[in-house]
Amino acid sequence: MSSNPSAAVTLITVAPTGAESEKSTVPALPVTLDELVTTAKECQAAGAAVVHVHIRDAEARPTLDLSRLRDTVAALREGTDLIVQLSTGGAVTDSFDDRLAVLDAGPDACSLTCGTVNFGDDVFANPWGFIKELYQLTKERGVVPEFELFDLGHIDTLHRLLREFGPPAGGHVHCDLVMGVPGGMPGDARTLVAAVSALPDGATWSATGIGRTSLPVMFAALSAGGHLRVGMEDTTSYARGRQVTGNAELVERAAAAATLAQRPPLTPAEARAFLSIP
Ligand code: KMH
Ligand code: ZN
Repeated sequence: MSSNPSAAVTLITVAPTGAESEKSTVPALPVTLDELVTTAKECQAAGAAVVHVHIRDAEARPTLDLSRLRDTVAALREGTDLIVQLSTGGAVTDSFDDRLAVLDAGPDACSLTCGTVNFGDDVFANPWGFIKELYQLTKERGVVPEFELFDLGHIDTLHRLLREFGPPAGGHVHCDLVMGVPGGMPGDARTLVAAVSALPDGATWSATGIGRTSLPVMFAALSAGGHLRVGMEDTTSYARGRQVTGNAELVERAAAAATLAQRPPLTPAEARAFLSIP
């Protein structure tokens, strides 16, 4: 088993926006560059070390517009110390070419999903040909990938990727279990343990639970030695009947739980060393 139950610290990633929620129904969702940088600063102060970024256009629709992505990377670097991880998943409607071009924005890190998954009524497409092209591009550009695993079969593809193309930029494998997506693996403790047991030796991992699986997955991850991803990409309700007021309160809750578990949050500088990001 590749988990590290004795990890003394916790990496907290915030995923503040995502591509699925609408500003009109979730007013606290950060969709402008100012809103994103403001929430990122608050989340860093609350204990986040990585920001997983999706951006929106002037109408608050998901976009992979390259000049906006470049401005976003620059603004986050200017305003925070956070590791900037751009999403290469985008929205389910984004083309493979646009998703590959995300690396042209020069982030520190990027997400790399290891397989196709049903995504509610949609399909989040990640065929092998796309995965290996994106992986090779991350290596060429020195962008550190985080392997997004929505289902157990994705772990098999991760092993294949490492076997055929070698270790990622930086040499360290860090995964993120994205649990509870309708169509993906369920967000519960026994599935988390099964997934963690199958990870490559030496890999570290975070976990996030979508919607109401957010808290069970957070506590299961902490107890199994994993790290945490939280944010409004993954859940827009803080408790039953109570909407999230901002990403910072999700990070604050994760940091409090991690501290209670005697595994306080890593600073961004510590997280860079942990993830082998220059
Ligand atoms: N928005 C989802 C379709 C990622 O960021 O890499 C894909 C996603 C994964 O959020
Ligand atoms: Zn994402």
